[in-house]
Amino acid sequence: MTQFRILMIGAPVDSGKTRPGCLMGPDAFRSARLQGALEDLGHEVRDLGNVVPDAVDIAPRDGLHALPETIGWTQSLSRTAKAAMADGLPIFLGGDHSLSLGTVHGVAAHAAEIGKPLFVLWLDAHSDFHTPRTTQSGNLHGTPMAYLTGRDGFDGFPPVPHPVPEANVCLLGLRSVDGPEQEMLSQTAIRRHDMREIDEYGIATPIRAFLADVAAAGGMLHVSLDVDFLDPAVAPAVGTTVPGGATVREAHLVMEMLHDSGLMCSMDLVELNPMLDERGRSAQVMVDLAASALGRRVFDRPTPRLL
Ligand code: Z70
Ligand code: MN
Ligand code: MN
Ligand code: MN
Repeated sequence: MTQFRILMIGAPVDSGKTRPGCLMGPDAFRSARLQGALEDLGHEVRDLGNVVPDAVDIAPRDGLHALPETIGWTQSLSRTAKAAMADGLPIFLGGDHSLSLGTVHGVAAHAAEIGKPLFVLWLDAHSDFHTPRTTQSGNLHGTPMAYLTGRDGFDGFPPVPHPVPEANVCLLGLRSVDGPEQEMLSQTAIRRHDMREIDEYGIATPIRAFLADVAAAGGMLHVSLDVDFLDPAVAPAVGTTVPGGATVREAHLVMEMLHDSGLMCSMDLVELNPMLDERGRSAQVMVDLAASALGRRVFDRPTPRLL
C-alpha cells in the first residue's frame, strides 16, 4: 500500500453559520484519535495545530453572518492549503463548511502551479451553491461551491484565478437544495447526485464514473466530507440535520473506492459540532471514514471486478 505523509491541519472555523460549536471540531477529531488511526495504517502523520484567521479591514454587511471573519479565514486557509499541498496530503479538521472557501482555493492554486486539473468531490446533503447575493439564511457555509467554481457576488473575498471547472465537480448525497441553488445549478455542468439516484443505482455507480474521469484526465482530487452527508441517526453532531442521508456502509464504500483510486490529494472533514454529539459517536464515525479513505480495509485484496 502506498504510504502518505499526512498533515492534520485544524481549522476551527465557526463563522459560517449562527449556531456555535464547530470551533471544537478539530479537538474532537484529535480526541477520537485521528492521528493514531492513520499511523496504524503505516502513514507518517503530523499534526500542525490550528490555523488562525487573518485580521481583515472589511466592513460587515447586512444579511451576511460574520462576513469579515469568514474572509479572514478564507485568506489564511488558502495560503495554508497551498503550502501544505507541496509538503504532503493535508486533512483539514473543521470547522464549518465555509472553511472550504479557503482550503479548495489554495489547493486550486497548487494544482494550477503544477499543471494538473483539479476535481472536487462534495459529500453533503446540501449543494452549498449560494452566492452572498442569493443566500436566504446569510450563512456563508452555504456558498463555497459557488465561489470555487467562479460565480460573481463574492465582493471582498480573494479573487478566484483558478476556478474549479464545473465538469470537474461532483455533488453526492443531495437532499436539501434551495430554489436559487437549483436554478443556478441547472445552468452548469456540475454533476449532482441526489439520494434518490443513490437509492436507485447504488452509491458505487456515480462515484465509479467520477473517479474514472478523474483518472482519465490525470487529475488530482479534493474530497470535502460534510457530517450531514451521513444520516443524522448515525451522525447527530451537526447543526443542519436532514433525514435520509447516507448509511455508514455507503459512506465507507465511497471512502474505500477513493483509496483504491489513489487519486485523493487533500480532504476536508467539516461541520462536526461536538456540542450536539452523543458520546463522541459522530466524531468517531468521521475518523473511521477518514481511515477508510486512507487504506483501512477488512481484507487486503483489490476491488473485485464484477461488472
Ligand atoms: C442552506 C443555506 C448548509 C451546510 C447547511 C443550508 C446550507 N442551503 N450547508 N449545512 N453544510 O443556509 O444556505
Ligand atoms: Mn456543506
Ligand atoms: Mn496561479
Ligand atoms: Mn451540509
